[in-house]
Amino acid sequence: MNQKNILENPQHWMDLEERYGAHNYHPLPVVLSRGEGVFVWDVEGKKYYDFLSAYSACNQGHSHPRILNALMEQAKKLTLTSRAFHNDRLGPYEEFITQFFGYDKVLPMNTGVEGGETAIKLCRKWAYEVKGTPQNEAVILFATGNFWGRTLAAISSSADPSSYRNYGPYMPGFQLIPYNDLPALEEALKNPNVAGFMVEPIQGEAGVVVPDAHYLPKAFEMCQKNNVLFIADEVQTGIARTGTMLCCDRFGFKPDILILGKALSGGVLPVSAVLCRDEIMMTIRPGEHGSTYGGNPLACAVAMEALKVVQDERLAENAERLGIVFRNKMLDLKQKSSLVTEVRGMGLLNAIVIDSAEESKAAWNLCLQFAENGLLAKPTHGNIIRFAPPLVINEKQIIKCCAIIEKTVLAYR
Ligand code: IF1
Repeated sequence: MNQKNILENPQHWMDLEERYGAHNYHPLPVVLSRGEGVFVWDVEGKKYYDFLSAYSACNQGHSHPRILNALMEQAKKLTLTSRAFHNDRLGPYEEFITQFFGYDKVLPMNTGVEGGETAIKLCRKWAYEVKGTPQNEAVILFATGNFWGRTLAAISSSADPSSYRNYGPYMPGFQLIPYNDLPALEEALKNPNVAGFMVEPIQGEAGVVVPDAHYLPKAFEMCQKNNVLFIADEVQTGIARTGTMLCCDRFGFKPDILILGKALSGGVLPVSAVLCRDEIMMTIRPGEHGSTYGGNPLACAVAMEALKVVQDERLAENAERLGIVFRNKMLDLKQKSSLVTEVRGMGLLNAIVIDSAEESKAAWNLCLQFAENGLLAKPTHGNIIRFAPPLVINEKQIIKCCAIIEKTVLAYR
């Protein structure tokens, strides 16, 4: 086989990963080599609509020119100083993002899970130093079905054995309550040592689980009444994904602590952020938290431009409008096929539930067929297929993709 044939052979690349990489994922057998806007191409030159957007990290589309330009211009000047010194990108970014979302301060980190860890540390410190919780007694509530990453704290709050099995002992001071269940929250809040409630406005990994319309605002109100911090994990739902800049915006409240990640950088490098008011943020003093790359000049330049793109291109409005188009098309499909038992989502974070009576692999096999037909999606939790295209998608493209999904589902056997 000549060099060109090898490089265009997906098996060549998959074999390298199999031989030399940890086996901590089970990807679809697709080897991608290029991305632009809503499209990605594999090593054989096949073009796909990307309906995963790297789990909502590419809301602005793959390789957005403005974001790439910000990356390249800054990379030529200064990429990393560490926080041992100041730099001329961090302050302007901090001013921009705190005013963009309406908070006093931001603590810049890198990955979404570091954002979650930072939020929990802030919540505990606030509990001991402001609320007056007895030392080491702070409790943080999480909702069953949550997913906020893979660190030992994150898996300590998980109810999913595939996340926590054989990683014990687990982080103390975490308590699980059912999602979308206000009486359960009310009961848990009777404990005066509860310091915070960390929750995804829509549970992504759990399968795009959308709570009742009154759940989030009522939960926020109950936390306020009990002097408990409402911590919104908007790593996946934020940055316009669900049809508003923040998912919480739709419900008219501002979380006490806001966690952002993924699309904060438009998919070009890991950038996360935790935003809150001074009373909480100032409990962390110099030398008490940080990260080598947190707030690096490159991340600051990229994140500022990535947010401006979301605003300038009105991506939240586009997600809201095309999300309605998409869900209506999927509801039509539900009428035509018994395979589809439920359609749910908000903005352009949607999912269909596949009749599990069919066969456990139906969702996986459907995703293989979607790929054959030029659309990339991946199941979550067995029989749920998440559809989350870049928010730059247009109506013509979304209708074309609904046709691909419908054709594939109706032909499935
Ligand atoms: C993988 C899931 C999605 C997240 C929320 C924090 C984080 C995530 C709501 C942590 C990360 C990613 C992780 C990624 C797959 C993807 C995912 F399926 F794993 F759960 F999106 F639903 N909060 N989610 O969704 O952010 O540290 O990864 O930057 O491959 O593990 P991170």
